[in-house]
Amino acid sequence: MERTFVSDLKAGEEVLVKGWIYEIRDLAKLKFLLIRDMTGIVQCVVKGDELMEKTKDFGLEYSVLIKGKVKESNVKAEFVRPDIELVVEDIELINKAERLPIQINDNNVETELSTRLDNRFLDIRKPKIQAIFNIESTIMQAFREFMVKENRAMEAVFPSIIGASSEGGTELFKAKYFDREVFLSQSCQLYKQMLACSLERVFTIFTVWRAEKHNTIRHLNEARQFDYEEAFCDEFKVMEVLAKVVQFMVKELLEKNKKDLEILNVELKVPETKYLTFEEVRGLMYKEGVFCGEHDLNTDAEKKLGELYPDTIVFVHDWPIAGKPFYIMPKGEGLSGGFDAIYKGMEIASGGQRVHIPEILEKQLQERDLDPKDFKDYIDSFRYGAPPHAGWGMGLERLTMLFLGIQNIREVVLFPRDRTRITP
Ligand code: AMO
Repeated sequence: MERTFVSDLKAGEEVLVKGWIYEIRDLAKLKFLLIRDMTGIVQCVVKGDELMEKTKDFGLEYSVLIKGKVKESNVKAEFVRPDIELVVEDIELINKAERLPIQINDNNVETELSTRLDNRFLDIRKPKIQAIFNIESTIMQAFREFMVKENRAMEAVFPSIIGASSEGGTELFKAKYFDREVFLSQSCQLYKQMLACSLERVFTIFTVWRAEKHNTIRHLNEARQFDYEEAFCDEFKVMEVLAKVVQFMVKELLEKNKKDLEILNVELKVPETKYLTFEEVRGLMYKEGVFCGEHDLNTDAEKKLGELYPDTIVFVHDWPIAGKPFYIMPKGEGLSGGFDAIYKGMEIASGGQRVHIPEILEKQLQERDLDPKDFKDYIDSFRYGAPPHAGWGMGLERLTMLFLGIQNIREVVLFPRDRTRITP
């Protein structure tokens, strides 16, 4: 007999179900087992001396196999299928569980985050936590689907070991590579640009490492970025692509993750867009009495933008060149083709028009005390008909936490890496 998932169970069917024991309700002559698989939880009714005897030592999170008949019902328990139950005809133990270090079946018990993360492999069995990662999975799929089907882009993969910094020298993790010193990648910036100058539209989901010392609720030392790069265009074209991809993600979530959004009590709206120059934002912040930052937006300014423009992706463009990396195109008058995207009060992405002219690149590297020799291959790649190009990087975890209104970024990472945590 083939296995049926909980979400597919229909009244009247004889089925085989596999899963974990989420909860046991023992009523002496009768027992209810709530069985959880990856699609949901079903109430199973155990009756009769033989089955009662067989299950008498079963504990929470044991994995089991159940044969039985589905019948209509009216079950009232959080996260459990309300419309049916499974009358057990036979049950087999697959594997036992040891005493649980965290409680899985009561979502109202507040276990400290660090304890939960120490036991993340169990923590993810909670319906509320599983919902977060179901949603993150859809976000990643939606990114790929949009890029391939709606935007004619190709997916690429890039090296994680690099020889020189792409995002500023202070945030690098050093590693030993035979007898050389190398770094873990801070971004795939240089590679995606080289690719776009030959293959036009490229995207990836890339892991980045940032040796930032501050332990905040919005920074990780290992994070994932959605990266996009397009040739023959400027920053405004790729801002439009970013807006469309985020809007597509939200539409997909509303369609595919209804149950997960309900479990998390999240109401999500397809975001609108707003375009402001950096100077306009400075003016706005002055009026609001918020200190903004001269070359960069500080967190207060980002928060204020979130308040002023709720459910909106605010593109702040014409950014001062002094606040952008060497690969961003200067525009004159101290401005650049760089931008940040702010959503729900936080930076979700930054990007811009790139420098595709070797002489300007060399100058900008020198101005930032970087040695053009360390970037020779990258600079040389623009000597063969490199077109104007632009792109962006958007944080997967930032986006997920903001979609879901989650405060601490660690909640949306399966196995977070921060300053103190490298296990599990
Ligand atoms: P940037 O460094 O701004 O730009 O990163 C882009 C986006 O990635 C996310 N992000 C992070 N999320 C959590 N923890 C971190 N430590 C972290 N660092 C970055 C943020 C951020 O907006 N190469 C450029 C992008 C480009 O121009 O294409 C870059 O990496 O959401």
